[in-house]
Amino acid sequence: MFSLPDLDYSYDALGTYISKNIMELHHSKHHQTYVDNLNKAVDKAPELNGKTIEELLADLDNVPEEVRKVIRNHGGGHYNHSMFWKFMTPNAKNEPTGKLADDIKKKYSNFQDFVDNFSDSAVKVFGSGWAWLMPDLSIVTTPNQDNPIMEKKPTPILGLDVWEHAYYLDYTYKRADYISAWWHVVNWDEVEKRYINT
Ligand code: MN3
Repeated sequence: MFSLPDLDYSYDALGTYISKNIMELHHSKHHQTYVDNLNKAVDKAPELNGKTIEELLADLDNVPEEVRKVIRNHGGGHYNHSMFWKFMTPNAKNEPTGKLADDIKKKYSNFQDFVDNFSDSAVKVFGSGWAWLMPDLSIVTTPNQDNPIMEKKPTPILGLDVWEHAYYLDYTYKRADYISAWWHVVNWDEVEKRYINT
């Protein structure tokens, strides 16, 4: 059985950048729904019992066809959001440090250039989806609740949810404003840890 992970901070911790209202609905309703529907799908396919969420998503071809779409969408939703909560913190530093900072500056001309590139990719996701930073510091996007691991790519080290449910209550249609605010709460310590370990 998969379960909803606790947040490392309170619903109101991200202040004006992402409101308590959004955080509470996003975590306790949206993410919970992904978990519930994932569990129902796994119940229908007992051969999947005991597999981790990464194992399921990285090998969707071997998930029985009758539950494959639900596991892709809701398992992807569970996996992506479980990471997304970790990618944010109320105690954010403004920029990465150490090897990650150095390597971002090698790949992009400076940190702001990286931020602009990532933001641009996230703004341009058509409809619902995610923008990701990969371990090679490339930026990719996926539709819906897809994740690069479904395409046999590595686990991303940072990701941004650009579904309307992630920002509409605070920013209405202004996705770019949400993205600008989100940079203030990015948990660079977490991203650095994932970068060093991949
Ligand atoms: Mn979401």
